[in-house]
Amino acid sequence: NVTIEDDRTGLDIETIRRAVLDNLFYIQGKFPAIATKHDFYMALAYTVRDRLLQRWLNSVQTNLKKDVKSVAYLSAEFLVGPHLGNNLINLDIYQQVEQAIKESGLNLQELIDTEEEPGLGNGGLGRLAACYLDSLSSLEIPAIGYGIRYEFGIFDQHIQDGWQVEITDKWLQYGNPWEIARPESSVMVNFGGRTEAYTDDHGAFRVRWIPEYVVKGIPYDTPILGYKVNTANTLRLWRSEACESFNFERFNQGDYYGAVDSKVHSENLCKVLYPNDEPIQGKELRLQQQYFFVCCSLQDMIRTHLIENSSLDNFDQLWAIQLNDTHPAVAVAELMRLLVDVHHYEWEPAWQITENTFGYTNHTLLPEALEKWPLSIFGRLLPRLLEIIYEINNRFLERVRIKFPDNGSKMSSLSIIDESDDKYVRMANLACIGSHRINGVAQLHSELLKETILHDFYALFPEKFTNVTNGVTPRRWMVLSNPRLTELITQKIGNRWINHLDELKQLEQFVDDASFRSQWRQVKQEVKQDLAKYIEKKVGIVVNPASLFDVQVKRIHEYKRQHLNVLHIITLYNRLKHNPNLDIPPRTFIFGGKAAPGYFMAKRIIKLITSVGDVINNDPDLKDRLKVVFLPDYNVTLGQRVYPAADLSEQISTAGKEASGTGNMKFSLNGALTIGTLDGANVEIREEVGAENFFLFGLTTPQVAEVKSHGYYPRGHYDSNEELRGVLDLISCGFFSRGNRELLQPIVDNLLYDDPYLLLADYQSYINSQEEVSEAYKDQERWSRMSILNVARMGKFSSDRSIQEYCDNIWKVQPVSIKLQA
Ligand code: 26R
Repeated sequence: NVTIEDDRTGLDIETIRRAVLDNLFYIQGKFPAIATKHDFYMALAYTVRDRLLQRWLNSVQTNLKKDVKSVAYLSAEFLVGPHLGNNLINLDIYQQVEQAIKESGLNLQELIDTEEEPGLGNGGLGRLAACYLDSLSSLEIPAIGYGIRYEFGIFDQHIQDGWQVEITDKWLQYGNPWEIARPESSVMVNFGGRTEAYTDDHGAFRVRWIPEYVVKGIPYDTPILGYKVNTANTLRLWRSEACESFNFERFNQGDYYGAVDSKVHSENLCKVLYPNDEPIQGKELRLQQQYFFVCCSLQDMIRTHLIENSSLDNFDQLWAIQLNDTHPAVAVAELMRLLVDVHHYEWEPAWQITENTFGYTNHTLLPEALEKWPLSIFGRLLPRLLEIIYEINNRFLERVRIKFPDNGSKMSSLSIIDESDDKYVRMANLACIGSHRINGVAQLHSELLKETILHDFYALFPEKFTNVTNGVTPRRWMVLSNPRLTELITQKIGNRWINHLDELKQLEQFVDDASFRSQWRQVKQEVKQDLAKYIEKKVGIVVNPASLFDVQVKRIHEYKRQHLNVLHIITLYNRLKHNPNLDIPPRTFIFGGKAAPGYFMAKRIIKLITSVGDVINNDPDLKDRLKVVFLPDYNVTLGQRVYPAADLSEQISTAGKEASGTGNMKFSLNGALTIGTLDGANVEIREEVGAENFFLFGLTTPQVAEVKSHGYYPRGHYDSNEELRGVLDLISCGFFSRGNRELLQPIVDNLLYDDPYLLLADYQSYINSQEEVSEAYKDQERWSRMSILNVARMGKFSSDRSIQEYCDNIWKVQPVSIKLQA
């Protein structure tokens, strides 16, 4: 006999089976006989959510009551990926559920595959935020993620005639069982209008903001359960709505459409994620999004804080707020506004609280990616915040003047206001001034920050600067995505490594065990067969699972140099055409990634890859020795299929350009070897796995600077390198574009006459390194050793380690264990 409570919390197979049928009937309104796969997915999702709720509510309750510090992670993006499988892992009920679903005549994997992933991010930065939420919960740190509930996430990518086509991502269309709306916690957000000085009842001088319009923010909460712990933190995403559904004045005047207008306007605010990984100058809606979620989140923290505290004096002792890049940096000014205008703090104590509370993580060195807002737009949309920013800036520059007297160039580079030609608000400057810690995301990146874009801030406050190298969660990126390798590893060393990744070290003792190496290869082989099937189904290309799977998946960007990879492919093609007896292992080149819709060169690079693929894949002379696959719609779900199947990981950005990379870690963790430059976290990966287990090539960061300083002449490489010339000429003559010489010429011209990312300078070194890869792959025993050692030495790159560093050095927060009570 099963009680109602058991049905919602019980973990044995029979209870779970019964609960799924119950939810199918009472939530989806279906009998099994007429239910679709999606109905069953929903029923199972609700069954799993039921089992999360007690942990979740207990966690929220405990954090509210206890006077312990919480982390608020502010991010415009959270690329969490599908929830179902991950929750099964973290609840530790995967096996029971698999069995229960089987007994209902269904297949768990198929239901897991039915979930539409929430694509609320562009790439690295959004996915990092998601890994960090997983680790925060797994380490039992009280935390909340704040962001935007975009109605349309990152676009779906279709490939038509070899080109990228963008389709809107309607991730919410069939409902989202993982979120709970909390309309009772809605908050109001001001926009536009003007400010007004007044004297309050006590004779104090104050400012109030009289907005032009007000938008309502409604929170939607998703539980983020830790691995085998009771801690379930919250991801709180804000949706915007009009404050009043109708503008009654206009409605009464008979202007029905005009009245609905403001509703439409407010709801547009969080409609869509900007799909760029570089700022598009002056998109007002983007600034509205940023202020909207920041304002909602800070009000929410303050409301929560005042439940158990009588004032905000200790706000900085109970909250650590992390700014995920500059997208939420307006929070520095907004917290000042809330403290000074609303809670009537004096400036200085308010500033102490603010600076103690914030930390700022920088994710890019590309100068064109630094956010700045035209003063005119900023002032019109957020008049009070601009005043506050001026006040912050004036007081700050006063301190600078004392430290560096008569140094006008320092003053102008440090100022929040850029006065170079037009006036701008520089968000990185605001973030640096308002935070007590500033960090980069890999050792090299953190050093370069101090030397380049944040040099003057470093000179001013060196004590603020630190590094936290990125990490990835082994739960999603190994246990969930690679069950076969998880099983093999666990057989050998137990399962403690799943939340103590350093324990993978123990695998080193098996590297000389031939039967273990053969099992290792067997696992990789089976995973590659799965991917081969997927490739055939998706794009109709038959690939050889025994070939070397050479993979580059990431956003398409010139600095990431997918086209350098293509130059290598064409080089091999030419070699094989001229010498069919050449002894090189067969390779399958797999690409995936989205291009920003307005990024001309990135879209051409996709066309280059697909065009080269069309020719090579169908050339009978090659006898299937080379295949080129572009997998459409690269996202978290597809990443989970691809990383485990890779033999070779392409991390080939121009040195100094990739802040860290996190895909590099996912590949290595799954036993792929890396070919890479000394860029981002590649440097540290190579340090950990050993130079002999890493294929290094290319100029170093100082060498890149050196080459550029002497007037780089890419054409020289074309003139002097015959093989490179053959490759570029083959593209130019229309060989890959059915005789059309215009199609791919922009790429060739860019390389010959500009080549800002030094592909031609690194070409030969890359080709040489690829030859070493081929040699190593021919010796499968050697390759297996290298692969095992890569995995064994990945301990450092767990996001658990990264989060522990943030906790110790930046946030000063402690774990709280959650006791379960009803
Ligand atoms: C301004 C806005 C349109 C925007 C700019 C840039 C939106 C998104 C981005 C993407 C950037 C900040 C990003 O994703 N950076 C990546 O962060 C990863 C996590 O730290 C790094 O691993 C990766 O190297 C870096 O490119």
